[in-house]
Amino acid sequence: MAHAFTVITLFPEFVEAFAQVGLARKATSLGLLQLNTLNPRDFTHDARRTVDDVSYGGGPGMVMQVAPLRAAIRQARASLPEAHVIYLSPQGRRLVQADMAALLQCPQLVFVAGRYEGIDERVVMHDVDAEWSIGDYVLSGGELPAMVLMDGLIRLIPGVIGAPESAIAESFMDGLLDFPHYTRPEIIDGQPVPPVLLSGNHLAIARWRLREAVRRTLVRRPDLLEQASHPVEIAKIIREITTEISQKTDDRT
Ligand code: 4FL
Repeated sequence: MAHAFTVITLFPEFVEAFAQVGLARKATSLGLLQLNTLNPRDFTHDARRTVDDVSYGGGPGMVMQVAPLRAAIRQARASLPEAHVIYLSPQGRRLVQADMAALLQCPQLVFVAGRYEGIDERVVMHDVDAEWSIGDYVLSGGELPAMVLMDGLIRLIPGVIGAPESAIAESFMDGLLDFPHYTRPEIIDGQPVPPVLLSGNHLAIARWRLREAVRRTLVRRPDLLEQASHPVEIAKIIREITTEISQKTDDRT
């Protein structure tokens, strides 16, 4: 079943550029995704096509008005009756990889990208289904966060990326950082490729990659390992590498 994304944005050309490159282009060309934009400015009625106004309570910065945004969301919902409407903002829930797979279960998604100081809270409360953040930083608008989220989703749509040779080996790596990658030449500036990768021994290669993924995760992002429970195979590698690392530390003390 095809996926449909609509982005509500004051800068549709920004999002349309994204739709024309890489996997987004591939997904739309293959008919696996329909990607559209709606501009709240096209839902205004005054000569100036106003979409923003001053903030109640005062202070600098403008707020996106209810009416044009609500009319745009209403049209998006009319075209995509099953849509889940997502507002991107730093106040939203922090997005992680597992959320992407869950969000993709809904084939119709609408992304609301705010500009200025944000959107009127009554739109957040009454017109939006969920509020997501891509990280704890403030950008100049929600377009890049919407594109970050769409990019993460598009590569999960079946048929967009070629299926991995071993889905089982791949699934073991879930929740781990990636292993190191190498390509030709075999030696460059005296730096060789790890010999196991040239061995042709696919089982040895799979084991080495899993071990290196666990090693990197332990060193760089131990918080990722503390989270979920791990299959016994991974738990064993974690214990082995933890011991290996603590022994190295002991050697230096
Ligand atoms: C949205 C930042 C989601 C991080 C400004 C407007 C933002 C954002 N995640 N910054 N929207």
